[in-house]
Amino acid sequence: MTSHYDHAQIQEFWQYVWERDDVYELDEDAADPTYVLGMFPYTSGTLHMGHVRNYAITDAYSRYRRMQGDDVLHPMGWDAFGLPAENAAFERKTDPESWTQACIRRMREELETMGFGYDWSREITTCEPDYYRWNQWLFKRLYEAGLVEYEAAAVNWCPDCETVLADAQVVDREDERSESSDRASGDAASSEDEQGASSDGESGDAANSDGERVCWRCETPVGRRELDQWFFTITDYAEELHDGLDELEGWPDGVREIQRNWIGRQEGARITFEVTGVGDAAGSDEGDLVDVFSTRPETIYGATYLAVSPGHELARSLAKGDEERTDSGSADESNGPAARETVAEYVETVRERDPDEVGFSGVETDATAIHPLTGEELPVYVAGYVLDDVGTGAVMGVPGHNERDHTFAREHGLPIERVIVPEDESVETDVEREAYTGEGILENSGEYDGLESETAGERLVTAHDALEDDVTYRLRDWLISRQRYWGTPIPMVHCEDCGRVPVPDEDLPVELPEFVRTTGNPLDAAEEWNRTTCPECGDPARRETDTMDTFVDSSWYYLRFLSPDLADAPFDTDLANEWLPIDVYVGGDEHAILHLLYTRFFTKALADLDLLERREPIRELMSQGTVLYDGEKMSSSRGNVVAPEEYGAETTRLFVLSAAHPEQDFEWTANNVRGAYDLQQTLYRMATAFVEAGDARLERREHDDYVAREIDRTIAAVTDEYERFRFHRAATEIQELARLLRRYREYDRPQGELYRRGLLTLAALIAPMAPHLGEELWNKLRGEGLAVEADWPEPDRDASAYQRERQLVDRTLEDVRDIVDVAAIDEPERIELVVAREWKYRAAELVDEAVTADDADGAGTVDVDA
Ligand code: ANZ
Ligand code: ZN
Repeated sequence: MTSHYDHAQIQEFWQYVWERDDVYELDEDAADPTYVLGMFPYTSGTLHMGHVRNYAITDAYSRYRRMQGDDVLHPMGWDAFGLPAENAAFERKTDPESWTQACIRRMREELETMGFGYDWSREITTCEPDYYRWNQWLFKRLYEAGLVEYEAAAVNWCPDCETVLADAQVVDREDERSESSDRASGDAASSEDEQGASSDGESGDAANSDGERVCWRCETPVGRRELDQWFFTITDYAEELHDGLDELEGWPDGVREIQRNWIGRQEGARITFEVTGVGDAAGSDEGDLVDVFSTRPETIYGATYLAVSPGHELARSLAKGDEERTDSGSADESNGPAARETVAEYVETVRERDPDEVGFSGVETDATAIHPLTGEELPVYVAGYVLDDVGTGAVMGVPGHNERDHTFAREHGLPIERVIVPEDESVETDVEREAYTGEGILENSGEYDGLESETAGERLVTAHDALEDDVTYRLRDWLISRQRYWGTPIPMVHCEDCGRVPVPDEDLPVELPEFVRTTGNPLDAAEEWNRTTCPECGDPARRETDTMDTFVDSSWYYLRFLSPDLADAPFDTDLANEWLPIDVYVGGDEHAILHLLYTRFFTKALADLDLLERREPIRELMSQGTVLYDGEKMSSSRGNVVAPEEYGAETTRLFVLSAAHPEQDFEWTANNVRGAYDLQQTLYRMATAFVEAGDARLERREHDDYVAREIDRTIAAVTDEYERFRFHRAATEIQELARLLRRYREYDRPQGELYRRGLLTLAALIAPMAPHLGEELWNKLRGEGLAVEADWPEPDRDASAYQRERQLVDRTLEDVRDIVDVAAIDEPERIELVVAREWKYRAAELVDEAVTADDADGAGTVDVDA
């Protein structure tokens, strides 16, 4: 009989048993199972160490909860739509469906090899019509609720391929082509934001670059283009999304802060300006009213111009075409022909360009704004730095106190006025040179002179009708349109007479047509699919060819896991009300913004549709840290990947859990992996030796009491660590107990119940992290039952007092160690050895002495020399 732990064989055997006994399948009648979820993987083709870490965490925790007696919902599925599949299909002459299904087969096998305990009966795949029909159904419900809009928005456009490009498909000429394929290989646990695939520019950085931006396929320089696209009006929920963060106590502060910043709540005032000279209201001398939003209303006396975004209604009126110009009678009042043309031209060019290139360009118009307090006439500009969808899309320009306005004013020769001076008079400010953006005392502000800026702001708002308290959010609406094939078709029809008409529910799903390799969007090329009839009037009509952002899929997948086969609704409302929220959600922090925000938005919208009671989906959130290799993130693009199977499932799992707290980064080192391997071998050998030694002898041993207490203490400590996801500390505790039991065996030669209990305790405690080993030990020592279904061990006595003593001992021993180390600096190894072998026993003695000597407060000082 061998006492070597044969990984491959043992893993395969227990995986077979688990599957045979359906141990991970959740009982449908469970009242309120603990819902443990890892962000489902994007189907990139292979599992990487980030996935393994992610899923090792949820697996260990769900196994722990199961042993604690909970019903556990621990499902798995596939985030299967998205650009990389389309790219792969294009490059490999296959189709996205086959490629994705092949990826899924491979990744599922890898997950199974790792021994993760999923309820596979609940597996979901977002690219299957069974799933995406509910994306369409939910789209329709949001549409009916007024949460869907159809509007023009700028996208990246390749003039040669005649297609829209996602940010990830736009390459910097300077960079290697490999960059785009790296992104496409998918390093995120879910969705595509790491690939920068959303073309809405929200995920941002992919578009920012210094080199020329070219198409990834044909290397033609990429332009901007305006297209009508679909949006979810997530901004309707800005306030709730923002305020709700305060109550998410189970979320890391970091993530909540990132979300807060993303939503960008800003307090300020809405200020109304009258604008004359727009000239479309012929004969009327009533000006137009333009609202601006400002966070600093107290600077209003420093406003020297008004600027609107190129998309602003006013810009549009000012750019109106020839016919209207000749029709409008009062030539001197309205925008003159020259200005009209410049505005029209400017608006056109700006809209085609990248926001980075627009900079502080702008054009003066013939319109005039009336300062609401001084009555002064201010010039009106159309300026690219004023953003369409921030605030009201218009600003009062205060160059003396706002940096952007300052730059703009300098570039366009506009006056700069100082209306605030720092309270500390020794601080020099020269607003001609640089805007002063701090607080201070007002000047050049009429009756408000001398007031402190915050007070002045409040008074101004109260005193004048033109100013009103207001809050805005930086959050934009969610652009869900993708002009690509591999996603959920948006269930709308365009009819010449009826306009945009939703596809009736009974015609869902609108299934994807067959994939064709083409330069543009394959859905445009699918002529037959494209031609349909209008659901309203029955005339010929065309299908919408945009597909949905894959973040839609991942915004509600957690609900589908509850009732994955339900045929008449996306999820079972009653069940959802019973089983939610997700108790623990684990994933990478690249999802700290979009995925989590969208999930929260969906949940709230579903609640308002009466499909759910809960308004927040996730109770506890954990962002796992990064696995590093030689100080860098382990990733295929850096070529420093350790494949999960290289060291065997169990060693890899145990290592990633024991290396650090889940939220901390850690370094992959062969040496430390070896440690995880050795621990398994040790435990296995101990159990084998015990079983082989035969009958129990029952006489008492010298250290029985100490060992018994240590077993209890370890149970209490490990339980506590599992409760807080501190698997690394649990592993250390387990290791220490193993070491103690080994010495106990060396000195006392025990062969009785206590030793057996110690070994069984180890088997149970390690089972959540190393389940195959757990089963093997359990089986050797008990001969029946499964560790995965075993009860979590209980201490025989209250171990908390003992835990306190032990902490005291540890501290003392650290001191002893220091003293010894210093004293015997030339013989560190020998001393180290002596201390290591003796310290547990010495510790027991020290505690006994200390506790007897100082019983009153329990934790007296220990005399090290005793
Ligand atoms: C006047 C003013 C005076 C402003 C001042 C600030 C300081 P930040 O700067 O990030 O705090 N703003 C409003 N709408 C805008 C739009 N659509 N596009 C570009 N900028 C816009 O953001 C708040 C400020 O951003 C607002 O307050 C406004 O400029 C500008 F001494 O108004 B402020
Ligand atoms: Zn019609």
